[in-house]
Amino acid sequence: MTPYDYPERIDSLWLDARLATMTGDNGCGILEQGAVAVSNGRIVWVGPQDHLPADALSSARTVHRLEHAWMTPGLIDCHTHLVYAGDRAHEFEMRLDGASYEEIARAGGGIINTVTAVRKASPALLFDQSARRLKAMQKEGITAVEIKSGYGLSTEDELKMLRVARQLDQELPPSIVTTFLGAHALPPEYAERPDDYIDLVVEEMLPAVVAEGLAQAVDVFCERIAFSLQQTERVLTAAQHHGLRVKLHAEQLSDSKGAVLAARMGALSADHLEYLQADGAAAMARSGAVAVLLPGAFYFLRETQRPPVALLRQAGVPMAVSTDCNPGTSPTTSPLLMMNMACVQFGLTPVEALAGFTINAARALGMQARWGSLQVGKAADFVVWNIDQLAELAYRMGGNPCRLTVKAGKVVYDSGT
Ligand code: DI6
Ligand code: FE
Repeated sequence: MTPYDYPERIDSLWLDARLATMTGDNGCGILEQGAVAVSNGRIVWVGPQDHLPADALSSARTVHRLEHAWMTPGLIDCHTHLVYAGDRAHEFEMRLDGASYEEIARAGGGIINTVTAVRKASPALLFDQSARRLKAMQKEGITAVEIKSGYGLSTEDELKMLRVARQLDQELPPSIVTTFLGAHALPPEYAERPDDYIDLVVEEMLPAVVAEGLAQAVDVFCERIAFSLQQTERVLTAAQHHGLRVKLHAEQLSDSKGAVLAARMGALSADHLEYLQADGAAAMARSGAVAVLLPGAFYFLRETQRPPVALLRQAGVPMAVSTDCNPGTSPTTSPLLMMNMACVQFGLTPVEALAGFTINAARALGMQARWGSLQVGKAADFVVWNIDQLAELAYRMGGNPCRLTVKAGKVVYDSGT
């Protein structure tokens, strides 16, 4: 299926695998008896095992025989707020008692509670708490994670969060892609002065983030409890002046027309989208923006409005699925549980859910040239699963059949099973 232009030295050869390559326009590109060759952290050959060049076996330093286990690309979590301190279990109890997320936010709780915890936390504490979450993800096959700032809401604290995210990238195996989300909530010192806060985001925070090279993209929470369409556009325009990609939290709690704006600005993705209407879906289809679905937040908030999956499918908008890992609306580190929820709650097929954590998640990060499928030239990031059928990934509801997580050709997690 691919040209075998592999180098003399193959670092590892993976044989007898059932491959879900996630290539092709539709479906998951299954090869029942597949082989993958890795050199220098990249895939140098992938295809049906009986097409493997004769000398591959002899030139491989290590050979892994997978006895027909399934292998997929490494999972990519393309929307998280993984760097934070503390928890919001108390707000969970308040909501179980009848308070709504919006009520708690308007009363000064919600995101601002976590802002207080993050501002107090030392970088070392923030790192330790966040590293635990990242390690948990890695045990479920995650090899790349997007992490947003947005719980600092001052220049120093936003930089602190992004530096911690970069430190995670350096010290733990998963790759980290960072997004500046200074416009996540209005900090208390700017109460009633949202435009002044947007000035700060645009004139001080963003240039500081860019000067340190701390973010690849910029996101805004465009919502009636957060920032208006106009304020959102200001931030995204400034981001583009600095050469950064843009994305948006859009239509999570109401139809604010964020997706239309995201599409107009060539955003990588618009995320959440429970209240998306036909105009937004059509605009996203035209622009090529990815729809990032976050079923954990939908579930945890007991939302009843579902994102218009049939509309997105019909319009040909690629759908990604993500954990949204955050202390307020989706305190989870489980991509597999999110796949289950995307199927049960939103009506995705298990194959769509898997594409949502692989190839379409890579697209949502602008990283599809490097990640998201088993193809020659891409990173040798993959997962070996203890399952008989691919649909089991979405089926197990809290189970974890991950056998091995492989990052750049190296086993970084081995379940021992
Ligand atoms: N939407 C969300 O679901 C998270 N942020 C956002 O803009 C929630 C963040 C939180 O409540 O801490
Ligand atoms: Fe989010």
